Amino acid sequence: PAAVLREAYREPDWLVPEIALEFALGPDRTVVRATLRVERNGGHREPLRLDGEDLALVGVRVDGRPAEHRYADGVLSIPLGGDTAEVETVVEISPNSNSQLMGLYESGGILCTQCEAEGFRRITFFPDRPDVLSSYKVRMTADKARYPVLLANGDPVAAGDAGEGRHWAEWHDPFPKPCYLFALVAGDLVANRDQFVTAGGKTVELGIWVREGDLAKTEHAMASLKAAMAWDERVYGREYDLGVFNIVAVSDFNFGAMENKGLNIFNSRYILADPDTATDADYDAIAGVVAHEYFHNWSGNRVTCRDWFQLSLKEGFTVFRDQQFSADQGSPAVKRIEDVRVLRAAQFPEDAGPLAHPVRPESYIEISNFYTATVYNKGAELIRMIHTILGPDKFRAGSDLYFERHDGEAATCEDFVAAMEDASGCDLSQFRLWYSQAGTPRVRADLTHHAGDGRAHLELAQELPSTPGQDQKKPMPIPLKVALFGELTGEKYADRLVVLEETAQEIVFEGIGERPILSINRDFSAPVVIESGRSADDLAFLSAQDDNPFARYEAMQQLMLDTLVAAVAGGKADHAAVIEAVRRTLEDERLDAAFVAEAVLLPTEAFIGDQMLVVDPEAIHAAREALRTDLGQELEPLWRSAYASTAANRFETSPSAKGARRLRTVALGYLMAAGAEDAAALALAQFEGADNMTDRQGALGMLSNSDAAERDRALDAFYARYRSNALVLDKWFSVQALSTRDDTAEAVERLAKHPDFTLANPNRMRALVGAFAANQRAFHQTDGRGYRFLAEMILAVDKLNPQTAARLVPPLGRWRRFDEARAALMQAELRRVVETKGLSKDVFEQASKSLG
Ligand code: B3K
Ligand code: ZN
Repeated sequence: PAAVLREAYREPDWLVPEIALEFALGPDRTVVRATLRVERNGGHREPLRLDGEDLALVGVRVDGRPAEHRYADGVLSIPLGGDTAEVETVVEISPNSNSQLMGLYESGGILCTQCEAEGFRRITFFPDRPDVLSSYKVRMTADKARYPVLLANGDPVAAGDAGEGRHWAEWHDPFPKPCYLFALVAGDLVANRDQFVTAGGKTVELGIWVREGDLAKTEHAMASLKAAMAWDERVYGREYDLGVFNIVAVSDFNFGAMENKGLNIFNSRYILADPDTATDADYDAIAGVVAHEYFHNWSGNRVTCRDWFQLSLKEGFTVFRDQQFSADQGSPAVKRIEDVRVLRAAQFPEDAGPLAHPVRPESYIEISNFYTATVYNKGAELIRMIHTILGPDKFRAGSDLYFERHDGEAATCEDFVAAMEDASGCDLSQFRLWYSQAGTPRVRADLTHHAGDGRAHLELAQELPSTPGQDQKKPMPIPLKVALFGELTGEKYADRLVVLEETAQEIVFEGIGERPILSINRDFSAPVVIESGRSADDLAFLSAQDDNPFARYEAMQQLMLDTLVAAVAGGKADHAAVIEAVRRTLEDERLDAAFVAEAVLLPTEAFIGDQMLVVDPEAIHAAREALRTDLGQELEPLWRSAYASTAANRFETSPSAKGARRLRTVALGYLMAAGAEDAAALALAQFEGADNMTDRQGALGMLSNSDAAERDRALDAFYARYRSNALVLDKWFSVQALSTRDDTAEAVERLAKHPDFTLANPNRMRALVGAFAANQRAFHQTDGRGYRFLAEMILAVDKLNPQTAARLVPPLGRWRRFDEARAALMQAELRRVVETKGLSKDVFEQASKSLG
């Protein structure tokens, strides 16, 4: 398969200012009639070229007459004499045989669409590229009993009876949009209805559409939507622009949700929640995703992307916006900790491996493979750095200018940066390198102090590792929030933003009469790795005293990481400093429970592995468990009192109640690690007595790691209680796939044969197979059975759903980081995948690049 290059971008030959679509909907067969008003763009003589995939062509007419055309290799070519024409095509498609979940498909009896990035071509012939913007008129006809609700983008304009048990509805979307934002839904759905009055006084009709039995689980999503609408007005000055805003939840969906204009379609896991079935983390994720998709109405829809290389223009900016929103709704410090944890778990490894690519990629074979942590999460970090460098007011001026300048257009990342520059007067020319250079910068920071002249010298040096296709890198501007604390007095001597622009730079601080301790990259102001060589004492000091909560957390993490890496390397462990630091954190009454729970958690096995040249999963696991056991035993009374003091009364969703639940399960985990005699019984009691899913799943997770008799009892009870709820059953699969037990790989193989396991549902796939691949020790079992299992799953799923299959490939691509024996086994599986006949280009791209 051929690669598409960013440099090869050309304007479209033909524009389509208007399209009218008529759907005769049916599950086996849907007929789509599309009428396109086309206009020649520029002085060329090219035919009209329309993309199409898996379409049965019935007929083509131009200006009302049957027309000459050629359909080959996914392109319908129609020679046109004039500069404008009305082109009509009729095609047939089959929603219920569409297992890719791209285009028009069936999910649980509902007909729905997914078009981003290139799904619209599976519905009708069209120039399927984001820089062709059209206004849409849609008419749907369908069986009235089976599909009583018919929804599309924009506003409803008319509806009626079509006879023979069928009915019709028409929707018009006045805002020109690229076809990836097209959507329709037909189904037997009910709505949670509400209203939102915009700052400008317009009433918007809101609807969250679900299957009848799920209606009671839509309250949190609705509250989140209204909060997001108000927030975007307040913080970005962005008002909603249509009279209706609908959300539909479906069970089969390739990712989280989709921002179709006026008709968002969601994976039901990001809509449905009640205390009995959703954890606090699920509630937070729902609020974040509902807000994210809503925010796209401006950052993505009103201003869209010129081409798919600009994907981070909408995704990075919108992730940053949803992160800011969630931070404002709860605890900013805890939210920042969570966001950084995701970045480190998903994006840093990507940036350090064979699939590394810049935030604005240079080429792709299959664009679906580029909805990555780099484009989304590192993209959001780039926007955050601009925010930090400019400050909030100039940043807001920049975003206002960006929206004003490009409203109704398809823009580029360059347009965004230029608007930020023009509005602020700041020069961001060097900053643009962040968009084009892949890899995670490493910053070396050395602080020296001369007692004599009261000066401290901070020497900073940056290095950007080479990545596939990029050997030579230039230094980038790295905004680092830095503070200095006096070792003896605890006084804060400096607190400022340092922007490291050169390869190496020295910063001098004056008036420091005692040895200063360095606090750097506070708030994680730049997405880099800091190498500071700070001593255990200094890290312990910061973990107890830094006034920046993120820096405090970070110091503790670094202390834990240094301890664990030393233990893995030397086999000898000195746990004293960590135990002391954790003790002080647990005893600090000024800290809230949510923060404490984050701060006392050990880094994951995968993250410890990321620090090492050659990952030794067994040694890492052993070192981490040993530290957990020591922490559990040495601080047992504190864990017990944390556990007791957070004991639930009645369920509520306040931040403090959520924090208490978080700390409770963390404390339970340490009691289990300590081998406390009553720990399993405590866990079972928590499991059985819980009035909410957070406590229940928390306890189940702890039991799932253990050999206690209570384990099977809890797993069976959980299954029996929730077997008919797919979203909760996903948790049952995940909790077992994430188990730290020795027999996890075998258990996962067995679960893949469980009657409730299916390759057809992406949530279930991720719940079992995705979770297992993230379980470092189980997945990397030395006999290679984990690798074999994953390769088999990839190949099996690829036949149904290439996007979901391709997303399972990266864990095998980490082979360079493992010992020779494991690396050989992993490569062998990748080779087996690449050599399979009939492979999708999605999996081919990921697997061949992973082999390197
Ligand atoms: N824009 C969609 C993602 C589409 C993924 C296509 N493979 C959801 C989002 O980021 O908001
Ligand atoms: Zn998005």
